[in-house]
Amino acid sequence: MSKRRLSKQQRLRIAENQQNELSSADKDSPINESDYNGRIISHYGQQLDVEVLTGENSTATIRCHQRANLPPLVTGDLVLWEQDTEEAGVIVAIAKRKNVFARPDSQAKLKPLAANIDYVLVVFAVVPEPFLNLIDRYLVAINSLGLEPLLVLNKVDLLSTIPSEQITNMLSIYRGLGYPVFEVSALQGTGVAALQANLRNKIAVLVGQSGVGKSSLVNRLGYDHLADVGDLSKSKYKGTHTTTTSRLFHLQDFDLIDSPGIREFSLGHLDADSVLAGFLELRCCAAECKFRDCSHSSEPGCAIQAAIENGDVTADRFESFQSILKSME
Ligand SMILES: Nc1nc2c(ncn2[C@@H]2O[C@H](COP(=O)(O)OP(=O)(O)O)[C@@H](O)[C@H]2O)c(=O)[nH]1
Ligand SMILES: [Mg+2]
Ligand SMILES: [Zn+2]
Repeated sequence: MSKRRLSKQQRLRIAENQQNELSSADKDSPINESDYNGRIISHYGQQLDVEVLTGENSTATIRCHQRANLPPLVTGDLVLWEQDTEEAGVIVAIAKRKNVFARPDSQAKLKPLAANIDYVLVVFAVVPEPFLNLIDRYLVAINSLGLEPLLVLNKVDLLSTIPSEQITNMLSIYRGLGYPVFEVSALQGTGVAALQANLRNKIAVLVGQSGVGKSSLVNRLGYDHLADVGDLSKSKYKGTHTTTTSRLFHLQDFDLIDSPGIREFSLGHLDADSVLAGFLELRCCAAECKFRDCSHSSEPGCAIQAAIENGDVTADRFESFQSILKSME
């Protein structure tokens, strides 16, 4: 690979960009993608895999480290890098992020998982048993980050082997709320074409519990063995943690970012209003309650209770909402 050095002009522009980033004065100005020559594909501790976006080695991957003044980088970040040693590069700047999917760590601090994405695919499965509340937590987080969700039920080939009433009910709740819902089998390929058609020219991150088949979906959509698949049978239906870091895969005409599974999804970084905002059918109702500080339990004139009674709000979703609020107390 030829030595790559940045011109003085490029350096000045970088410094300026980083300054803007910090002051966030030009928040709405678009990212000029051509100012950047790499995209983060994955990371391993201090090392990052960067896809080369320009020049004769375009599409190759180069192992890089990053300058200490940069924030932690994530998969999907656009960066400016230069050759450091024969084998490795150094990242000297990061583009302003269009958006980021993040989850709170144990200290309720947001930890970014992927940047610059179009969709979050919330993957759940027939097995392990899906829970409305976990999906709702994802939906609240996705809403608070200004991102768009697609719901994907995987392993529909197993539907005939279990009582599926609860799953059918869940799907109809989310469809009723207007969320796009896909029913697929990564194993057999059922329903995969419809999902694929919706992903054309997009970058999507897959999230969801370990063992639901995120990595299997990447492989199915990529017609190849790309991502590591865990052996569910060895871990009593809990799934194994074979995917340990987010990784971006280029598929036919879209990109997928596979992410490690997480068992719980805390919303400790949000306040009650942000949780409410993530429940589409509750947030409009709540404004109509007679009392502004209505707890929506037994007060007179509660619009949410009225909506549950007339069937506009399902009891399942309301319970889920309350359980999230309770977990945040
Ligand atoms: N029956 C069935 N099993 C699947 C399907 N998709 C994935 N699996 C299995 O579920 C297990 C977990 O899959 P994996 O892709 O590693 O899940 P991840 O942890 O979400 O990435 C593996 O044993 C897969 O073979 C499916 O559509 N049907
Ligand atoms: Mg995986
Ligand atoms: Zn109320």
